[in-house]
Amino acid sequence: MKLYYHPLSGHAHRARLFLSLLGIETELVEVDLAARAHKSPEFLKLNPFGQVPVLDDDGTIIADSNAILVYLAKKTAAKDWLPEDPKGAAAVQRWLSIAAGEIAYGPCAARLVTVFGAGFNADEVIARAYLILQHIETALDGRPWIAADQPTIADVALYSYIARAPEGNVDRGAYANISAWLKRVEALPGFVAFQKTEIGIPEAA
Ligand SMILES: N[C@@H](CCC(=O)N[C@@H](CS)C(=O)NCC(=O)O)C(=O)O
Repeated sequence: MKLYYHPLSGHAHRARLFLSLLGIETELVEVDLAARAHKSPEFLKLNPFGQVPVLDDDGTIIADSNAILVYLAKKTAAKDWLPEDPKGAAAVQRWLSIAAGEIAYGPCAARLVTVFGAGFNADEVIARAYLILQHIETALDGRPWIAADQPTIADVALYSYIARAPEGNVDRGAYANISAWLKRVEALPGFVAFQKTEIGIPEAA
C-alpha cells in the first residue's frame, strides 16, 4: 500500500502507525506541505480536501485518517481492532468522533499554533486540550485501553496528538492514566514513533 503523509502530521501518523501495527508493507510518499503540494491539482484528485493522509491500496483511494483506520481493520478482518458487535463498534466510534472533534480542536490545534504557526487563540485551544485530556484520564481509570479490553483503532486514533501534546504547550504531567496508556501503545509490536520536534514544553516523565 502507499501512504501519502507528512512526518509532522498526527493525522498521518495515525494511519502510518496502524499500517505498521498490522505489519502491512507500505510505501511512504511525503507530501511537501510547505510547498503546498497538498493543494496541487494531482493531489486534489486524490483528496479534494487537500489534506494528508491519503491511502492508495492498489488504486483504491481512501482519504481521512479515521476512514483509513476503518478501511484497514475491515480489509484485514482485524476484528479485535474494530469489534463488530453493536456495543463494541459504538464504543470505538465514540472515540473516533472525539479524535476528529475534541482532539482536533484541542491538543492538535494547540500544536498547530506552535509547530505550524496557525492563528488560533492559544489559551483557548490549550484549555480545550486540558478538558479532553481530563475526560480521557477519567475514562482510562482502571482500564488499559480506551474502548475495549484490547487495543482498538480508537487507541490508535487518539495516540498521536496526545503523545505530542507538550509540543503545543499542553502539560501531560497530571495525567497518570494517560502516561501509562501512552506507554502501552508504544509497547505494541510494530509501534512506530511520531516524529518529535524541539518545540513546546518538555514531555512529562
Ligand atoms: N479529517 C482529516 C484531517 C486531516 C488534516 O487535517 N490533515 C492536515 C495535516 S495534520 C492537513 O493536511 N492540513 C492541510 C490543510 O488542511 O490544508 C483526517 O482525519 O485525515
